[in-house]
Amino acid sequence: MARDKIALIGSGQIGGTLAHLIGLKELGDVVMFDIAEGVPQGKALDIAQSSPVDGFDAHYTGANSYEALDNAKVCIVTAGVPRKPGMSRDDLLSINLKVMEQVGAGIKKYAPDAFVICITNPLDAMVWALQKASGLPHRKVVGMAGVLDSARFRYFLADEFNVSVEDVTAFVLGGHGDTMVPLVKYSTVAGIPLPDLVKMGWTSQARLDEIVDRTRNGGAEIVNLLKTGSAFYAPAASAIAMAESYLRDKKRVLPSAAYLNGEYGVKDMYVGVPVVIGAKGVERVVEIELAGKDREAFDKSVGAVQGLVDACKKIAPDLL
Ligand code: A3D
Repeated sequence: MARDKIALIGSGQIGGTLAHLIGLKELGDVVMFDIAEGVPQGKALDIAQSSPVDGFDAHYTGANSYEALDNAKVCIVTAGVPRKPGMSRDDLLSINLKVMEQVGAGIKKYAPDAFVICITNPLDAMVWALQKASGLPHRKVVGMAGVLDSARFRYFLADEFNVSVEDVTAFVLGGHGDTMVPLVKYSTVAGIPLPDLVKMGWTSQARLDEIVDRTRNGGAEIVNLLKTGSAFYAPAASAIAMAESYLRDKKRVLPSAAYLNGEYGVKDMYVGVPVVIGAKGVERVVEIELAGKDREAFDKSVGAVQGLVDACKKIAPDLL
């Protein structure tokens, strides 16, 4: 059986890490695309040269032309400009919107059957724009943010409790950004919800609040440390989990920026919710009941995403 072709649109920090992980996991052959000449070619060659050492078989190419996307089964989009210190994700909007228009047109022409994972920020608005620009079915275009946000939450919790990250599950809803909604009562250690762990004396409510806060600002914490860019190892690992669930029809339940058409009371918007990802793309949106403070926080987050989408509509009315 021929190997699947995975196209990475954007070959910067995340793109390079994605390419390496795809090889290590033997998920398929890799095409790295970028507007920067030589960068995708150089990274592709470098990673290919690591394959004999690590013992994986994958074909790597680098390209500056969209033709290279031809027949890709998965496209992962990181093209654009990352956040610099002091810059909010929203500042990126107008630059990256133009990039999404170009990328969407390229995918439409050369890889219309692909499963597309968008990572470019501001995520929820960019994945919305990318779907519009590509015209692909909504179930085939998703955004990566929730897997990363919940991974951060899981890591902080595992560290707090001194238990394995494998036994910590976390539930995060809403847009990617400061308004994201980590749902404490659906987050567990080996099935024990966090509020019960507070009662059991494993941690205090105040510590838990601090961890939730740190999770919300997880991206900014790394931007401030790196100074020259944003996180890339964990974002790449998160997108790979989504791609793998699609390629291997694993039907994992993963928090993703998914198109909502009435679910959670939201229409024509991409917002972070748990979804089942399998061979058909987004096969199901998991809709839980939200009430009280959780509903309020979710609505606030949706409002923030709506603001970004409205700004996109103003900048590029012909996208609609
Ligand atoms: P970076 O290393 O700058 O890579 C971006 C690449 O895109 C560069 O190689 C550029 O040359 C390339 N590029 C720019 N314009 C185009 C274009 N028109 N067509 C093709 N390629 C182009 O950034 P990065 O890899 O660190 O981050 C990529 C994106 O992911 C940024 O928008 C980040 O803000 C975003 N990001 C999102 C998350 C989420 O959780 C959603 C986390 C981390 C980063």
